[in-house]
Order: sequence, then C-alpha cells, then structure tokens
Amino acid sequence: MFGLLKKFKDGLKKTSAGALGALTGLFSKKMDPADLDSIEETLYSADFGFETVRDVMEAIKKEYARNRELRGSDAAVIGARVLAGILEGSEGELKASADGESPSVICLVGVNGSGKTTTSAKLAAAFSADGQKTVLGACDTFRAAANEQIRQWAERLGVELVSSAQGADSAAVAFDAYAAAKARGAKWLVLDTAGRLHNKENLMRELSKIAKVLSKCDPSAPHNSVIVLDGSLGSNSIEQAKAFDKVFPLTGMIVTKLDGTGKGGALAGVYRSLKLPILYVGLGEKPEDLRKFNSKAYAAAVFGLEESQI
Ligand SMILES: Nc1nc2c(ncn2[C@@H]2O[C@H](COP(=O)(O)OP(=O)(O)OP(=O)(O)O)[C@@H](O)[C@H]2O)c(=O)[nH]1
Ligand SMILES: [Mg+2]
Repeated sequence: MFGLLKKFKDGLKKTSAGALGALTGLFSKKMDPADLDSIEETLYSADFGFETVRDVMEAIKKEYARNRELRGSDAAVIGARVLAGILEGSEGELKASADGESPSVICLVGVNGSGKTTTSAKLAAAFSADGQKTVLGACDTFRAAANEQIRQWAERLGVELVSSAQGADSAAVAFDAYAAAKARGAKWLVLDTAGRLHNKENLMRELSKIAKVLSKCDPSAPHNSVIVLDGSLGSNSIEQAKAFDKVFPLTGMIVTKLDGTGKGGALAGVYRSLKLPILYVGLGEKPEDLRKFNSKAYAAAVFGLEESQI
C-alpha cells in the first residue's frame, strides 16, 4: 500500500510541483496575504479550473481570516481536504458482464495519442497478473502502425490478440474479438480503438457501430465504455469527453500521463462536469504504471502531503 501511494506521489510530482510544490517555502512558514495569491495562481496553472480553485481558496481564506497564525502546511491540509471532498466517490470500478460468465468488454476510446493502446496493454497486463484470462482486440484498423504496436504488446504480455488488416471494418474486428474471447472463456475483452478527433462526425459514428455490434453479441456489452484522456492536455479534456459521451455513452475515464505533467488538475474539472467515474490513472509508459484512482491519495499528493495527513 505504501509502495502504491509512493508511486502515485512520484507520478504526480509535476502536478504537485505545479501546485503547492512550487511553494514549498510556504510550507514551513506563516502565511502572508501575498501567499494566498500565489496558491491561487499555481492552482490555476495546474489546470484545476475555476470552480475548484474557488472552493479551495474560499476555505483557505476563511481559515486565514480567523487565524493569522496559519502556516503554509495548514493551508495545504485545508486545500487537500477540499479537493478530496470534491472528488469523493469519484473512484470507479470496471463493470462485469450481466451473467458474470461471458466476457466483460472494455472499449477504450479517445483522441489521437491519448494513451489508448498503452492503456489496453496495461489493463491486459494487470488482469493477466491476477490470473484473469484476457483477449485484446485491435480495433484500430485506421493507423498503419497500430496493428504492429499492439501485436508487440500482446506478444510481450503473452495475451491473445485478435486483429485484422489495415483498413478493415473496426466493428467486424470487435465482433471477431468478442467471439474469440467467448470461445476461450476469457473474463475480459479489451478493445483498443483508433484515435479520433471528437468533432469528426464520420469517425465518431464508427464508435456507435462498434457499440451496436457488441450489443448484438451480448445485450449488456460494451460493459465499459471508457475514455482515455491525456492528463497533460488540461481542461481541453472536458469538451472532448462531452463530445464522446454524446455518441458513445461513457461509463468511466482513465487519465494518462499524470507522471509527466504540471496540468494534473484537469481531472477534477472533468469529474465535476461529467461525473464520470475515474477508473485508473496512468503514471508512466510501462505495463505496471497503471494505478487505481484514489481520490484522497491524489488530493494529498497534489498538496505535497501524505494521505494520512488529511
Ligand atoms: N509518460 C507517460 N506516457 C504515456 C502514458 N500512457 C501512454 N503514454 C505514451 O503516450 C504515447 C501515446 O500512447 P498510445 O498508447 O500509443 O496512444 P493512443 O491513444 O493509442 O494513440 P493513437 O492510437 O495514435 O490514437 C506513447 O509514447 C506512450 O508510451 C502514461 O501514463 N505516462
Ligand atoms: Mg493507439
């Protein structure tokens, strides 16, 4: 558990550096009014968004008005608690198929380069490590190098892959992959899809077709329609997620690249506006760099604290 938290904290170093980490000098001293502005500014620059910054600042200012002896570390605790409160209940779980026996389908969607293929591999790695049989479906038939990328992952992880030629119908791959997963008695079917811009209607329609084909295989499929968001893109993610949700109703999100960004605050805004459960976060490029989201650990890490301190 400690290891997990440490990884989470390390992964979020840039966000916390962008947030209060940049103000570490503040931690050990009494606050002065200018510090309030610095905290506000750094929260904005980490892309926490207006509402969240407002809520955090209101709480800190209220306490500061009452207690001029307030220390930076106390302000951090207040901020982390407010953030944890905003994100309370945001952790989501993957859903299983209705009968619990047929494969449970996870379909990963998102804009180009958000981390879908890597996340498919990470999920397959985690399930396999738990002894849960998994089949990967290469529904990105659009990009030339896509098949090779996921094939390499499948080989490395020893996971069965169903794929087709470039240019093939992605819904047909989804259908074949489901059939294979069912025949093998797999618990999970993870479908990687092509990156697409959320405002390209024809590409978005392809997702509806995948969902339709899957629902013919199992009326409760896809059980998990998950948007993979690049955590470094900040608040742009909100519009993206909304557009995907309209065409392909989402059940959750995975936020990647939180290890390499100072913009790790955007997930709070996405959660606030869509109330989409946050299933996992990506904290690196390796298969093991996928973590279940823990709102309290995240809130603490952002403010440079341990979970037990808030
Ligand atoms: N640092 C870091 N890099 C990541 C993470 N997840 C993915 N990446 C990297 O981001 C890049 C894009 O990842 P892909 O998995 O290929 O993204 P994709 O969404 O499948 O891309 P398209 O199929 O082109 O839309 C790769 O270089 C990955 O290694 C993460 O959590 N942290
Ligand atoms: Mg991909």
